[in-house]
Amino acid sequence: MPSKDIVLFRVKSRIAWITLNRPEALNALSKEVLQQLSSMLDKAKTDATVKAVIITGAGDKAFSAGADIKYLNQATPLEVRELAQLAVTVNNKIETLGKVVVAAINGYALGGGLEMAEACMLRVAVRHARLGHPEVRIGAFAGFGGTTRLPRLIGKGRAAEYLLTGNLMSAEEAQQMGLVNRVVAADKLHQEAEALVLEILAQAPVAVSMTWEAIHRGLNLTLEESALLGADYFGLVASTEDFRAGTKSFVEKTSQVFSGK
Ligand code: DAK
Repeated sequence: MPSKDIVLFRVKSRIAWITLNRPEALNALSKEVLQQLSSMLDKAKTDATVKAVIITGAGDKAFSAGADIKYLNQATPLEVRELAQLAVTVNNKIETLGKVVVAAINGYALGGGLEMAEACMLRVAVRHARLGHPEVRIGAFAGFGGTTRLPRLIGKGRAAEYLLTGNLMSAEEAQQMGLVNRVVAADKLHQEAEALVLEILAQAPVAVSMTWEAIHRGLNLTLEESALLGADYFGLVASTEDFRAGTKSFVEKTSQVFSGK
C-alpha cells in the first residue's frame, strides 16, 4: 500500500475525520503512521473551517492494536525511544489541539492505540470493542502516556490493575469506569460520534475550548490553583460576544446561535 494511504484525512460538516488505515496490521502504530498523523493534526489545527476532529480506525476489527510490535522487536533501544517520543508528541498534540477531538473506537484499542484514545476529549466505542494495556505481556511498557492518563481517567487503583495485569476490558466495562463515554452499535459509530461532536459544537466555542483547557491544565495543578484557573477563564469567557449574547438571551427567554467571538 502506498505510504500516503496509511492515514486518511477528510473534512465533512466542519469535522476532520482522521482514519488510521492499516487494517491488515490492526492499525498498529508505526513511525510512518505517527508522522502522518502528526502532520494531519497540524492541518486540522490550522484549517479554520475545521472545528472538530474524529479519530478512528479502518475496518471493523481495530481502532489500533498499539505500537507496531514487529518494529519494536527489531528496533534498537534508541529507536524505541524515538518512536515513544513521537507518540507522546502526537498524543500531546491531540490533547492540546484547541478543538474538539473525539475517538471513535471501532474495535480493539490496545496499548499505544488506547493511549491515543485516552488523549482525546471523549471516547465513543462500538459494543464489540476491547480496550486495555497488554504491554506488560510482551515485556513492554505503556510509555506513550498510558501510565499518566489512564489513572486520571479511571483512578489509580483501577488503572494499576489494568496496566499491571494487561487484562482487557469490554466496552461496557470501560463505560462503567468512565473511560468510554458512549457505547453504540457498530453500524451507528460514525453517526453517534458525529452527533456527540455536533452537540458540543452547538455550544459557545470559546467557552467550550476554555472548559477543556481548564479541565486539562487544572488536573496538573493543586485543587486551589485549579479552581482559581477556572475563575480566571470564567473572567476571560465573560469578555466574549457569545457570553453577552448568551446571558442576554437567557434573560429575554430567546434562543441563541453562537458566533464564536
Ligand atoms: N503490531 C504489529 N502488528 C500487529 C499488532 C501490533 N501491535 N497487532 C496485530 N498485528 C498484526 C498481526 O501480527 C497480524 O499480522 P499477520 O500475522 O497477519 O502479518 C494481524 O495484525 C492480525 O492480527 P492477529 O492475527 O493477531 O489477530 P487476532 O484476531 O488473532 O488477535 C489481537 C487480535 C488484538 C488480540 C492480537 O493481534 C494482539 O494481541 N495484538 C497485540 C496487542 C498488543 O500487545 N498491543 C500493545 C503493543 S505495545 C515504549 C516502548 C514500547 C511501547 C511504549 C513505550 N517506551 C520505550 C517508552 C509499546 C506500546 C505498545 O503499544
